[in-house]
Amino acid sequence: MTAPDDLLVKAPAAAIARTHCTASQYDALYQQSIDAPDAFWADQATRIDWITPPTKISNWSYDPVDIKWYEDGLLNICHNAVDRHVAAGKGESTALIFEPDSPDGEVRSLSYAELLTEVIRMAGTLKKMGVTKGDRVTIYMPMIIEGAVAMLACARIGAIHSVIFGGFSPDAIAGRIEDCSSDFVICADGGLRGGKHIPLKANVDAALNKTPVRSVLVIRHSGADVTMTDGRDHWYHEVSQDVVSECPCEPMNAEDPLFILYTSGSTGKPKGVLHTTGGYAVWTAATFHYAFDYREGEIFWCTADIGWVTGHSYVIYGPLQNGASVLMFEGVPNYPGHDRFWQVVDKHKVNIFYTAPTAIRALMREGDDYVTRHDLSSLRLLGSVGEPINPEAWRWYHDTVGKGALPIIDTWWQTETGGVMITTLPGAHDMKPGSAGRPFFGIQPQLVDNDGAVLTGATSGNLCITHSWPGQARTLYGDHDRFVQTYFATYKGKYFTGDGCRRDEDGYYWITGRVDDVINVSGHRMGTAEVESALVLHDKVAEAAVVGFPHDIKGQGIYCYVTLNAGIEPSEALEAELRAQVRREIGPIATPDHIHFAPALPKTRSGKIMRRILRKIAENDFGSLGDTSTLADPSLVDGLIEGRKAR
Ligand code: 6R9
Repeated sequence: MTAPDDLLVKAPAAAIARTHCTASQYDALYQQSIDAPDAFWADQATRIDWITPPTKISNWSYDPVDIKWYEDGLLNICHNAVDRHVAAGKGESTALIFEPDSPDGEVRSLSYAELLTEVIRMAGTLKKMGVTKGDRVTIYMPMIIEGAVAMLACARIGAIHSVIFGGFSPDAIAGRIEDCSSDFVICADGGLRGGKHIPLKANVDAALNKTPVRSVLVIRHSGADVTMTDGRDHWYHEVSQDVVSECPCEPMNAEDPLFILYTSGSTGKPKGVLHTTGGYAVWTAATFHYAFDYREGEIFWCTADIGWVTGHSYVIYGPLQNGASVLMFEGVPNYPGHDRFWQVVDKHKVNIFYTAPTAIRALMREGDDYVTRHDLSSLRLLGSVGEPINPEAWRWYHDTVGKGALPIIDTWWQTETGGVMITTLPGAHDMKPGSAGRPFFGIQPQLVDNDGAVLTGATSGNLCITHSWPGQARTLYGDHDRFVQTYFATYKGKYFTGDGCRRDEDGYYWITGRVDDVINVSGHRMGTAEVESALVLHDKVAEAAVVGFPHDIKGQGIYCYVTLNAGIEPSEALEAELRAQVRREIGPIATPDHIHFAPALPKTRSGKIMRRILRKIAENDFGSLGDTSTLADPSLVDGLIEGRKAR
């Protein structure tokens, strides 16, 4: 077999010629960041404005777990993302460009000065509603400018935002509002995705039937009819009328919370990952600068929704702190046609394009013509994030979209890491299709075996990080124990990512996917336990086991084994009910691909479900089931295999 490492793609000459960071500069800076991390991160902290510059740089421990960066510094990230560019005379340059769902819809564009006015208006409105520093504000918005404004307005007044992806269901919203006892919600009347209306306000209403809040601020966007509850719900365009035109940035300690973002774990309910202000600000500013090699005036487009961490760090905080011009797109890649992305690139002359492998695969399937009919000559850098990109999709992205001339950065990172951790830097590094590449400054990856023994050289193992970095999550909101248990208990003294990984001879990292019970569906993390809990809520279901299986477009699909209560027969109607149940509990992104009714699930004699076997069967890999003799009833397996083959 040819080692994939042999397929080296040289950094393009144009990227080398303009880069902020050459190969030798990377080597030197990386070494400094490891040898003298505090000096390195003190220097990086000067990328942003501080009200009081920090004198203490890092103060952290992974056992016990207590992480602080820049702890005596005072700053405001909204000032860094907006005000300071206006103060520096860049008020006229473009901050945000909004491209709507429909190509016929109205494009909106805001300069930094206009963005400042909007943020002040929203911040003032929030204050008027009674929001104060430290309050949790839930944001449930489409990809519109007001989504960005809402996040920045919270940051401005020191409120902690908790953005919930617009595809989540009322039950999921209620759970997240409850978990952080949030009293305020900002939402739009509705959103548009691929011509379909998303009833955002109606979803919020349904959630609030379970979990009341004090106030809801509603932004008019889709024009949908909505119900307004007296005393609780306020139209933004009405209540913002008479707010004062000044609203200074709240001085925040570097370790004051900035946001909570819920993400799926391998067990139980979603985790409220908490990021604080100073470290996250420096980390997103620095990673954006280096990884995207951003230059003033360039148009940057990250297709991620603000409901995910990629949207937080690389639609909002990273690019805006760098004074970039950011495109926000409300729509989807394939509406009204499979060339929508490329049409938008051409229309807005996008220079840097950052998307997910699932979108690349879906568009690749439709053929090259959709790409080649558009002028993509404005592009100079392509990025990928969210899951491993298979070399075939990488090649297509490189050859067809990038015409073989553009660097691709495959950025590995997580909600918990705040920003990019492993990537090649454009112009500094050659690329290997399918490999994320090299650690970012300050990142010390380590591979360990299942017993925690450190593996050196070219090898495969569980990916840990040994030294803290500024953008690291500090805790899970309200549950520090779970934070410790989830990330620092498996391998004591190290941060465990939950990912498997290979390191090659050149020190390039190849992420192989999750090693825990988390699956990655279209770049979205999903805990199999969450889907299982949604299924067993149905009164006809006795037990459920959910596993991932390879899916051509989505990366992984959701395969559910379900056993029914005594006397209940499987039926198509029940299958449809269960699908609807999961959509209702979690949201459409969790819709099962397969529901496999089984008389029983394979268990060990001690009663543990043998997921390894269920995974293999779902993967159609019947030859390597391994030892089934420890099963309480080994004969079950044949029936499950027959059931799989019948699909
Ligand atoms: C940013 C983001 C994190 C998980 C992570 C890993 C997978 C993300 C990847 C990648 C391979 C990449 N992942 N980027 N795997 N190559 N370039 O996606 O955060 O939603 O928290 O997901 O996604 O498995 O552990 P998040």
